[in-house]
Amino acid sequence: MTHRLTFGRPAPGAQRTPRGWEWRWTGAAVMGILNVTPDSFSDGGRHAALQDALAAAQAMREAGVVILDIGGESTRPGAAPVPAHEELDRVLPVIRALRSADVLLSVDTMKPEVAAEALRAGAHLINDVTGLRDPQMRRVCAEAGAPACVMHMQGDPQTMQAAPHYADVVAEVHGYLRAQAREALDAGVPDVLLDPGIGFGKTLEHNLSLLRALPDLTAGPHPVLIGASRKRLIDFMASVPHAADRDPGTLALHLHAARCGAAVVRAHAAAAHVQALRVQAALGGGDRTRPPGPRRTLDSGVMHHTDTERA
Ligand code: 9MG
Repeated sequence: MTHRLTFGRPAPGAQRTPRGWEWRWTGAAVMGILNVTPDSFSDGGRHAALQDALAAAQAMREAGVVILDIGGESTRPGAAPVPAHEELDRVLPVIRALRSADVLLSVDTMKPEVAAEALRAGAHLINDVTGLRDPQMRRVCAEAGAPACVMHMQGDPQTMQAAPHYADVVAEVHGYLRAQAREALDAGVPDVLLDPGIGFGKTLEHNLSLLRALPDLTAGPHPVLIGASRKRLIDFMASVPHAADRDPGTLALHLHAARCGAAVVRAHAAAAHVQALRVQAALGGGDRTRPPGPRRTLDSGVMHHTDTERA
């Protein structure tokens, strides 16, 4: 399956079209998680943390990751909010250091003021787990010509896992995503990715219902992002209490999502994802609508657009 994401200004790998700059890819692209929160990297101070983050980014780039998602505030259940200036102090040095790297820079933030500064510093898209509910966030993305990932979350990160409740989780989440996409596009945001928000105000049953209904969401007009990396549902399904041990389960879930048409998978173990998705694509399993073809069909988001070695 081929996907498209339109930018209002130039972005790495995007081609100029009458509608803007279009980034096209086949199969699922990997969005590598680059958290720059104090618990993510070395405790040797800001400089050491920046060097660690850049080394991690470089390793992901070399592995073929095409999008990096830079986050300066944790969205884990119960995580404490971080002031905007602190979040900016964490993400801006990373964006500035990577802006001329040939990779799409996404910024994971809920704050319009952080998004605005990040986009000015060279980021290309915004990953907003609050689904662009804030009209100011829509304005910021529209003015910067930046597409956004619109995610569904019931409640907020502090309370979302207390007692998630839906009458019909699939209808409510898909309806919400369609409505938020319309609001964003009407406000001038050039394009959106949609994300059902696995683990954000959902029980295991809610998550499973959404994952089973993924083909319905991916049949729609917008590319779909799935992020299940190291989340609790992997523990519920496979008894893996420690988050750091959940990469194999994550990978299985994300390969399933890719087969169901997901355009992007967001992962910690990004290099392993690139490798596994390439194998899946080579076997013809990344796209059920097309039989296994010659190797040139592998020029997907899974591998970088300039990677001609396997063409
Ligand atoms: C920041 N973040 C954590 N989990 C996520 C998910 O599932 N999707 C998106 N878009 N962002 C996430």
